[in-house]
Amino acid sequence: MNVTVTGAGGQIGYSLLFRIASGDLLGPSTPINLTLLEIPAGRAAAEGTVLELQDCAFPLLWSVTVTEDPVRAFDGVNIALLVGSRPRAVGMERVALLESNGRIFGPAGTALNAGAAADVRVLVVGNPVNTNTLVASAFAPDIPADRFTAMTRLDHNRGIAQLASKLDVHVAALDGLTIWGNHSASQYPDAFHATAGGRPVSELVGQDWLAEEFIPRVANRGYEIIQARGASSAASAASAAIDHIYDWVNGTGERWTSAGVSSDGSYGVPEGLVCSFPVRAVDGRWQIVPDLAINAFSRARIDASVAELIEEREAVQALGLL
Ligand code: NAX
Repeated sequence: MNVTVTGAGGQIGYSLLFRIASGDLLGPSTPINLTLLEIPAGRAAAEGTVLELQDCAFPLLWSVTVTEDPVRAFDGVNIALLVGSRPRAVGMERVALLESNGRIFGPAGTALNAGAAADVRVLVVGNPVNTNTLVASAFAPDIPADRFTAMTRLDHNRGIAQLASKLDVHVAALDGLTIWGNHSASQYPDAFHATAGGRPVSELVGQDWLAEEFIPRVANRGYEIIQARGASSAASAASAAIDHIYDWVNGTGERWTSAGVSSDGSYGVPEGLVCSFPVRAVDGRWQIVPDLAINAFSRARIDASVAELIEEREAVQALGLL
């Protein structure tokens, strides 16, 4: 399988590449050709990481290539992990951030359209992740929109960990959590359908704890990590990317997870918006979990996050990126 990682010289890349090469992404019997796309500023770091990848002597790693050319990077790619993006500088307007990332994710979409394998799966990690995904997909008209996904699995995993800790249960006992909306502070971690060992979480923890502690804790966890570590989440983000692709390829069974996917209009989310939903992976495709009852508390929070996604879409439309 041909796996391409953009922003490979960055801190998420440094955690991600070794997990991919060791077989965590595609299983222990799938050999991998790895291609690392960087810009000149990140190239040396990526090349240094290649030396370490060689020193691991991973049996599954057949080749590693570093390039600054998106067309070369995405030629024949089966799995594309779009991590590299322009970070938000202090005082930078949101529209400026969307514009500079449009200049990255537009050309990435064009290059994917030109050369990706027919079965390509794209996971966007670089922020603002939902709208970057929308832009990349718009520049790749020959690739079905359902092949472009945005990572909200880290938020999902954070939510599972918080519930497991609160209830003193194993993480595997939890199911039915959903991250709705944007991967931003407006996201809505929804535990109203979650169960712990089959018992409804909302009855076990109470709505006050969910509203006052759980939701803000999960939504602001990225900030908490920066405060504690002096740098943004990296290994946990890489781990979530591995989980997302692994589940996409291998299926989730009856359990569900969260991912940013192109809306089909479900739950009142405008069609085509890249929004985080409850999803199952079935036969290699993400399916939005249908027919969940949405209470008034949840409706208001989903609508607020979707409104932010609509604003972002309008901003990139105004910039001529869609
Ligand atoms: P770093 O700044 O450490 O690394 C980014 C790398 O991308 C750099 O090496 C840079 O040279 C490279 N890059 C920039 N423009 C590029 C381009 N056009 N083509 C290829 N490479 C390019 O950031 P890191 O901590 O690794 O985070 C990467 C992205 O993930 C950021 O946008 C970050 O906000 C986002 N995150 C997303 C998360 C999610 O849950 N979706 C969580 C973690 C993280 O915050």
